[in-house]
Amino acid sequence: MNDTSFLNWPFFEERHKTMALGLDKWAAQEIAPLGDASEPKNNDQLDAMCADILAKLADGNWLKLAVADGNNTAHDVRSICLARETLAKHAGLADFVFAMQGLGSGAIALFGDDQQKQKYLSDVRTGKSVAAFALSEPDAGSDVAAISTSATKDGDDYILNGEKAFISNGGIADFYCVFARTEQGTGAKGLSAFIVDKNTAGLDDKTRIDLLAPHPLANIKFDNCRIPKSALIGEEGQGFKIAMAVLDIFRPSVGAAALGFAKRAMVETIAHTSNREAFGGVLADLQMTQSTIADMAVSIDASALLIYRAAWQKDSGQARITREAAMAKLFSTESAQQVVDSAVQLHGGSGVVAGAVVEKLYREVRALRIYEGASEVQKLIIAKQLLSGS
Ligand code: COS
Repeated sequence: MNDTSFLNWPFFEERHKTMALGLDKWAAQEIAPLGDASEPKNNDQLDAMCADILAKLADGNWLKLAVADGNNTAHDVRSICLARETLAKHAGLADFVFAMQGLGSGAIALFGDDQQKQKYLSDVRTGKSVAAFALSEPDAGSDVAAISTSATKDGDDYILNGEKAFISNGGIADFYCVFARTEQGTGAKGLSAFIVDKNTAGLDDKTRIDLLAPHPLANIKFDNCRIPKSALIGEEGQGFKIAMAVLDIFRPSVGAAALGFAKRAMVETIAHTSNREAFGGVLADLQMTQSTIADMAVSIDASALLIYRAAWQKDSGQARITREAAMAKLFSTESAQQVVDSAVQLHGGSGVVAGAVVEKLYREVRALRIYEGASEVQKLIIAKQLLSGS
């Protein structure tokens, strides 16, 4: 973390500053080598790396920042965002492992009953259990109300049938938070949320998908998958609102991860342009370089302001931060893509060499404009909120 002056912004309390500086120091020792390591060659290697990172994060006691304890202690969104920004600067995979524990358990922390909280949250907080959020489907990614995976009541159980697509932690999760339709033909109102344990008969999470920047991802099938009524999170029909409430918390943190990538790109760019000789001086002497660096810096600070504004509003007790979260995610992921692209450009040929830091960042930042609601969806949300006077 080079410029830490943002930690003095009024959004933060002293504990945030202490945490962010402590995590940065810890991550420089424990996590940074993973960012420098060559990428996994297959899913076994990838899964082993994720398990290793999870163990380290648990050992450092950092996972508790992503996973609320369920004892009426809310997620601290500023801490989640600061942690993601910091981890993303050191290694994208570490940010991923951290964030997914929170996203995958968010519905239980926010809406679960005492038994569910006791059974799942402490294991996720201590890295003993891996969580996943299973919302998207082959025909329902942006349009959540179109989910067709069904949960049909059968005595005291539900029977799940259907398919989920692009599920992060798919294949390695110990449980999935699954959104399924309990009432046909009722759009958003007919969805419910369930906890489905990995070993449930009829659950198939073996179809893995390889990504531009590797992280565990799979398609999941439910074939007459029987789960007890006790697996229902909240009430029947609350699924859509549960999913949206979880996303409201985690969308600013996607922006924060993008911010971490952008800040790392800036660090690399300043180092490179200050040393790379050109036209009788160094690249950084050239006004066109300075113009690009200035644009990168403005994007970075504007992103940070939107992210920590949204996080601070949630932590200050605002019930919904839907518009602010969407703005933070939209602006930060789009501008981070631009910042990283500029970094690659200023690195010239060395920026596109496989394994170069900025080349990795270029691949890592791309998915963030898509997952947890694509940029186009964030625009819809922002406009809808404004037009409805929210
Ligand atoms: N928190 C609580 N309630 C919410 C909410 C939120 N953030 N957002 C919407 N709701 C409520 C609405 O208030 C509405 O309630 P009422 O019917 O009681 O008025 C209900 O949920 C339906 O909302 P809306 O009419 O906005 O639903 P739409 O089907 O139009 O939603 C979007 C459209 C695009 C906003 C939604 O489907 C979405 O966010 N899609 C992206 C999903 C996503 O992130 N996918 C990636 C998968 S996770 S990697």
